[in-house]
Amino acid sequence: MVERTLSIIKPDAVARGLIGEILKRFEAAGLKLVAVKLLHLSPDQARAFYAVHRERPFFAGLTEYMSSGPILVSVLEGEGAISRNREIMGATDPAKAAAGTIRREWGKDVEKNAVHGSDAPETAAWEIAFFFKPDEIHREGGRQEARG
Ligand code: DAT
Ligand code: MG
Repeated sequence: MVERTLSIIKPDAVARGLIGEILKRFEAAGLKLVAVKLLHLSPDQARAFYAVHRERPFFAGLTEYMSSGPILVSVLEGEGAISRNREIMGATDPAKAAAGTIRREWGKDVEKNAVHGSDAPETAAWEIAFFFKPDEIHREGGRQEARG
């Protein structure tokens, strides 16, 4: 099934100049970029995005880190995009991630693990809507008419 998933290239990976390398992995895996934004989240926005983890001991550190610098947020589309993206990202802890995965290659530790990816259809829909309006996402055959 063709799916959409939300991807984030996290602050440390953006700061280290890895946007191009990581986007290349998505495209090589057959995932198409259908929306992209470079953003610097406020601490409140980071807390809202990660609200599902608010009771976890790492919540404060995670949201501080995620608001520490620019991130690249994108919507990836493709066959089984949610699990395909999780596969090429690798396990949450880069030390446990399989060889050749993005986190194994570029993650620093379990917090600064280079990328985020949605984990299920419901979370993907919620996370995509958190960052993008429907008309900011490319649709096959859809073209923005000139305005004004
Ligand atoms: P994932 O990002 O693989 O979906 P998750 O949803 O369990 O993992 O956690 C979200 C993020 O929170 C994760 O990318 C990094 C951070 N995190 C998770 N476990 C952590 C821990 N034990 N210590 C510090 N940060 C952690
Ligand atoms: Mg998660």
